[in-house]
Amino acid sequence: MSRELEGLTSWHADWSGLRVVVAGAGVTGFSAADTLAELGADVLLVAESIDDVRASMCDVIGVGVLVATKEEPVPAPLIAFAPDVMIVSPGYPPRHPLVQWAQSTDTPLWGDIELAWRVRDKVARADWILVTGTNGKTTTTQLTAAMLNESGFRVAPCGNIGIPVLDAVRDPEGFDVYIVELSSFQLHYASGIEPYASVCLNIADDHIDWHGSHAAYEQAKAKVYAHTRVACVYNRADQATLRMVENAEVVEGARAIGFGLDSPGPSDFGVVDGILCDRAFLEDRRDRALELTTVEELASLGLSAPHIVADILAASALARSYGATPEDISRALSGFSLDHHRSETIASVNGVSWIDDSKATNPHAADASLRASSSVVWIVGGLLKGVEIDNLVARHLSRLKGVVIIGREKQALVDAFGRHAPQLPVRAIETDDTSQVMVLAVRAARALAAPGDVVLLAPAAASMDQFSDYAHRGRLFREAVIAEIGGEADDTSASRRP
Ligand code: UMA
Repeated sequence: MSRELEGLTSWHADWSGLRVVVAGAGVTGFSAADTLAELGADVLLVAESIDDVRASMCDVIGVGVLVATKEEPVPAPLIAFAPDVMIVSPGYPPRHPLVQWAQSTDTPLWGDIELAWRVRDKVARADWILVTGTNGKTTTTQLTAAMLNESGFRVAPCGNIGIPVLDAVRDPEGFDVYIVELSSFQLHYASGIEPYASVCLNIADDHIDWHGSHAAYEQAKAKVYAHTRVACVYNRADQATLRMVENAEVVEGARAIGFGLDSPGPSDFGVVDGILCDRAFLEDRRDRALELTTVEELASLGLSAPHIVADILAASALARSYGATPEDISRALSGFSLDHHRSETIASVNGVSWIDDSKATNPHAADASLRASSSVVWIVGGLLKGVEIDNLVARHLSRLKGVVIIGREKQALVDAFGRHAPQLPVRAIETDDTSQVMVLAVRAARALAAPGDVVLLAPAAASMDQFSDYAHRGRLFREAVIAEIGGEADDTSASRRP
């Protein structure tokens, strides 16, 4: 007889003896298992692999561990355990046998986000501000957090940014507000959240292999706006985000706030004559706008690339909805710098700039990156995740001087360049030795580049076929650039493109 779950909406509810399977032994799975063990639940962690440190920590906190194999993805002891609920890590796609088993046995499925929402009152009931989108999530999350920090709030950026929300919930000091970066995977498994404000920054093809279709991906992203209480922030340049807001069940009185690089209407954020303005959070917004900062000021901070300005406007909308002043926003921006591997200039050597945008893990991000330069040797490729690449290739032909293809899925790219630009020099890196991929790619790119060119690593693809993640890919690129051409560098200090 399975347990009643409806009453489990507080840290202080009776969780003891609840039988929970936690699927996944990464940061999410461990934070969920640790939380549930603390709450007195009976926890079984299952994963295809678990590292020794986490396995012995599970032993210490009394969490059982099961290793599932490809042959037996739903191990017999898990079935015998008969869980009341399963918490699934975001890496598990809906077609995974474990997820299918839960559905076929009517075992409720929660993500860690839903669990965190239920136990959010451990210390203090912080407000939640949600950030999703195909690109710009982490930058916007960090910007919003920095702005609200300047306003004196205790702020926790968390979620897909790398810190499980459950870790923020269990912080002994508590927070006023969480800025929760959510991936489409997390949104797929989340329900019941009532955010203070929310944004979907943009939407383009990504993670189609996980979701099964673009429609399913978009449906997951749209969940970000459900039950929003105060502000649904959307992108005026991306009608799909407005449609999501229009179709969302929000709390009565919640406002739709648009952001974009053009002139803002009332209830919008935008840019007029190089000035970033708020026309949403002021009384006389029909006639006036508040100045937040200028594009010139942002250029001096290396933050004026159009996609970054858009992120700044979205973050400003979220922060203003929560009470940040224009002065708080301007102060936050002057102390802000982008994370590594986001359009980061590694070196400028003999007139050639070497730029690491390893974070461009899908065509939409690579598109924004390519637009910033007029003459490019493009290092591209990796795991394409079922996403179509042809349009991106066709759109940027005029700025390409040459192409270096990395990654295991080379054929789709070789074919696309063959179709659209048979004359363009294209070099494919054939090694599978991770330590050599970037060394060979940098050598090939150097042979193609001339003064005035940019060599741009913007792979438009995930990295896990050859690297552990995008940061590893970017680090090896940086090391290869410095090793191969470092001696001649005019300036090897890292900086960001304007
Ligand atoms: N596992 C399986 N089988 C599967 C999938 C996973 O056994 O089919 C197990 C693995 O063996 C491993 C564990 O699950 O033990 C890993 O779980 P996970 O893949 O869900 O990863 P976590 O370590 O829990 O990290 C996740 C997010 N990862 C993914 O969504 C893939 C992290 O986002 C996030 O920071 C973290 O939760 C905290 O919220 C990373 C990411 O790449 C940065 N996100 C994608 C993106 O941004 O594009 C969505």
